[in-house]
Amino acid sequence: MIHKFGFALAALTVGATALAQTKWDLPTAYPPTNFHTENISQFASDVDKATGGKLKITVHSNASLFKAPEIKRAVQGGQAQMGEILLVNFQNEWQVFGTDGIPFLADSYDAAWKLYQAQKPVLSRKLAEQGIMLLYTVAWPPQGIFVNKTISSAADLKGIKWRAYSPATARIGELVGAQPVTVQQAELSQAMATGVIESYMSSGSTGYDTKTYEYIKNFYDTQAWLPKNAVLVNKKAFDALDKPTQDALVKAGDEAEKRGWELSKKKNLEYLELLKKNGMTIHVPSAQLKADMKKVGDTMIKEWTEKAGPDGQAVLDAYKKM
Ligand code: PCA
Repeated sequence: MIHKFGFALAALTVGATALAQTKWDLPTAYPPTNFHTENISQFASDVDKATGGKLKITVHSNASLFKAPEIKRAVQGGQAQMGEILLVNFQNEWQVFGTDGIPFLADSYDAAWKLYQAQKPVLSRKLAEQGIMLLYTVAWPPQGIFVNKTISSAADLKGIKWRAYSPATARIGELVGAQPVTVQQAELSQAMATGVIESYMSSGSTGYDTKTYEYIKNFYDTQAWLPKNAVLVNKKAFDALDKPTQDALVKAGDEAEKRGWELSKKKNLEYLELLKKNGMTIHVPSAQLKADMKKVGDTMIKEWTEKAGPDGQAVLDAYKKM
């Protein structure tokens, strides 16, 4: 008798908890100590607190649940309720995703923020058509050149094994006459260790996360562009939440965006210091290298504008007015 009662009570408790709690997965492609990931973890814990534990978001870092290029489709198909993507990775699908990967179009935090404001309406509309809600974005620190020798012009990059993380970084490699190979950050350390990669463009953040200083000793601080990570939500999963939970999610997302951009700016300088401390030389690019990279940027904006059509033009026009 007592036994039976105890069982019924336990079943009832489990049932009530299951009803009250929603569990979501949030795959990301970067390590747990990366500032984007730390920011997302803070976001997940903010949502947990604000909803009294009703919405539990598990962050799966380091491409452990889905590889970087698969995360967007996972969110679209609902295999993951949320996910973090690098927008420029999806430029071949739609050129506007790659707006923030064009060298020297927006090469400071202020300019990158403005470009984001210009991009946001079209970006949100496109993602909404795919059943995805854009929750927030955060910029990576400015992109420079990591290379295993000293260089004074782009010609010095000829023939070098060049790691790309996006269509645009592969195109840069081609334009400087290097040999591009696409490697996502989760596999970058290994690619350097095995000599598959001698050079790449990215941020001090990625240089530090991947221990690039163990393989490559030079960083040229070209500050060429600031690509953004975007945190996405499956719209159906969002619609299934009650209104207070939806509001808590959006509010925590707004706060994460603000916190993330500030963190990126602050940590950029820290990362460059850490690279130096670990034996890397941070170079100011020569006038020739700057001019060469600027020329690459000019070619790429031209190519992009031709492919991006009216959506792209709308973003550029809005950006120029800001
Ligand atoms: N780090 C990422 C993308 C941009 C960045 O700074 C990477 O190198 O994969």
